[in-house]
Amino acid sequence: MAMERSYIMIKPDGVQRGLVGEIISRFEKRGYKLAAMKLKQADEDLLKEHYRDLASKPFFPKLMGYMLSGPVVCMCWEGKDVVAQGRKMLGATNPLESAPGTIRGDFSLDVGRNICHGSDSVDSGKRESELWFSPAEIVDNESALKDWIYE
Ligand code: DAT
Ligand code: MG
Repeated sequence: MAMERSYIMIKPDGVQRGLVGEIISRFEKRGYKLAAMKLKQADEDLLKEHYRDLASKPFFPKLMGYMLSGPVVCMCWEGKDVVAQGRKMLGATNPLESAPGTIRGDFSLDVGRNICHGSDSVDSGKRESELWFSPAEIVDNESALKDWIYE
């Protein structure tokens, strides 16, 4: 199976609100495999690179302030269709448009406090994983549950 990766990040509000376990649990229970994880206080340079496509948006300064306001949990999840499925699990960018049952739809209300990030394409899953993690931090282990999750 081709290995697909998504960079999933719990934003400062998700960490402060005690939602780290809940969010990890949803990805674990779905069957995805954790390949990397750390708690990190991001800096401006890293966030500017991460959100480089949004630099000209009017909300960019507020987004930077939000993302710098506390530590984030950085994760790399692997598995079948994880990028698209991860986006569905997160819900819409604006929590008011997120379906109940999604992470944003269950736990948030404002777009500027939407709890979590998920890569929006397979290319950005790779780019963001490599931006936030060094090669040594991404662990290549085979899950013992593999044959119970994939046919
Ligand atoms: P997503 O995080 O769903 O991929 P995005 O990449 O377009 O959405 O934007 C990144 C973050 O920027 C988003 O999670 C919250 C913030 N943001 C996006 N659109 C916004 C808006 N119209 N007003 C305020 N913040 C916004
Ligand atoms: Mg995005």
